[in-house]
Amino acid sequence: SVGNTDSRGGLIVLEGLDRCGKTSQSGKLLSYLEGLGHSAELWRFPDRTTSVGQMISAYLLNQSQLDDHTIHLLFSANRWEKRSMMETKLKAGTTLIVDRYSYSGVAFSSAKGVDVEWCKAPEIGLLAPDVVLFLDIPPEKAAERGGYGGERYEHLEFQKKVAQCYQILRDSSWKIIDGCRGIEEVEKELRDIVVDHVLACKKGKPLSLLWS
Ligand code: Z5A
Repeated sequence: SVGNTDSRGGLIVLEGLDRCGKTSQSGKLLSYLEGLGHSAELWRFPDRTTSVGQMISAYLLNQSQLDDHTIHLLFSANRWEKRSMMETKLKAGTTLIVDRYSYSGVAFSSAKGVDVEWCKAPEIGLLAPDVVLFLDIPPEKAAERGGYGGERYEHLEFQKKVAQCYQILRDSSWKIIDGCRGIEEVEKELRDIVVDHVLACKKGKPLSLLWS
């Protein structure tokens, strides 16, 4: 575990395919937690505001070409450059709701054929989430939602491969949420899970590290 974690915030990660509803739900969870009087922030990966993030963004927009391993390491570096701020915020009692994290890193790169263990290696030592909320939705159903954009991975065939890679990564600690239901119904299920984890962290649950 990582140092003194009395009364810390929770590290809440949302994962899933493109269009599964992560971004919509993250915003709703933030308002809900704040309404209950918790200190909370919304984070997302990739964080496109940093210089590494700008390289990632150019790649996703097909404005640059990069070797699959190179872009994988940039996504990982983008988490490492935020790691110390993440730890500081959590220890100060702020809950972080994070839209995509290391699991996206491994799922999307391994869907391109990069070895899973190789993909996990640079993530080792990042902070481990207190809970992973996986918004489960068939790729075909996701594709029907508010049009795919023109970004690199936004194609049905590739999303099907990503779905298989997420299946391999899942473990029993993940909360698998049926993301096919209406936005309000999904939100209702997420609220209780998140509050339970936030309270456990407040009571002193220690921070831990990936990859375990
Ligand atoms: N990537 C990677 O390769 N390696 C990494 O390490 C990381 C990421 C971190 C960019 O991510 C790409 O980077 C991403 C993975 C890869 N590529 N893909 N695919 P991003 O975060 O910038 O983009 P995204 O997460 O894929 O997309 P998104 O736009 O943020 O989608 P979303 O958050 O899942 O969905 P949403 O915006 O909440 O909702 C999408 C639409 O559906 C919208 O019109 C909503 O109103 C609607 N919606 C949402 N929920 C519902 C329900 N319940 N019913 C009906 N309609 C709904």
